[in-house]
Amino acid sequence: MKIDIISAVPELLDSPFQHSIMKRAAEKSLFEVVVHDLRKYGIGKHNKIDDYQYGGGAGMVMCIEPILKCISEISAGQEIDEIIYMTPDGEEYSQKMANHLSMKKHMIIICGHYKGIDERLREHVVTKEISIGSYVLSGGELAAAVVVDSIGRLLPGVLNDETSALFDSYQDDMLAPPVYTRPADYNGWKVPDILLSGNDGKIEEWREDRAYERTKERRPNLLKPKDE
Ligand code: 6GU
Repeated sequence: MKIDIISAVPELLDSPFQHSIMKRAAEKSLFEVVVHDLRKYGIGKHNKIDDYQYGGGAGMVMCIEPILKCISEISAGQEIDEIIYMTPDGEEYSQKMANHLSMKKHMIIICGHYKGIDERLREHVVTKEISIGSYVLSGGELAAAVVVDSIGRLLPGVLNDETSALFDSYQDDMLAPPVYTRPADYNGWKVPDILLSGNDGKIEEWREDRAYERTKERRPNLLKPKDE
């Protein structure tokens, strides 16, 4: 999979994909993330990428032309599956969307800044709009990093048995159960006996019960029947 990210502040994305699981994915050539500096596609000698909004009002709007120039350079001779715009008013991101996007081959992500991008890009160019939650970030970069990370770890071959995504929180609309490691007794803080019992059936049952309990308490909406 390849993901091209278009950003006015590319420095914000310098390192998130160069460590741990994302680093391994890149080394195995399963995943390529390229960040493009929008400023390089700016208009005129000042490389302008934004302008005042029509109708007046505070805040700049990102111009059509630099973004289109960058997109056409990226997509020259290539098939693009999705052009995603990161914006607080997009569709709320979920594990389900991550699963869906992890099946694509080549995506472009546009990071919004200031008042966002010219509406005509959203109308004619963007194919999907994503928000990572109901709060406002100063730009789409950190949100894009969240999306890219959550997709990258789902690609076949990226995770091993130990880090398997199958048992993630949310993967079955269920949070993950609590986990423990050595020592079994830390100054009186004890690991539940059942986990030391060696009884795999009982342990599995215990984990399912704790996962259900935790989900009911913390994310009851995940347990509600879905109308789709
Ligand atoms: Cl995608 N962008 C910005 N700027 N803020 C956000 C967001 C995105 N998702 C939640 N808040």
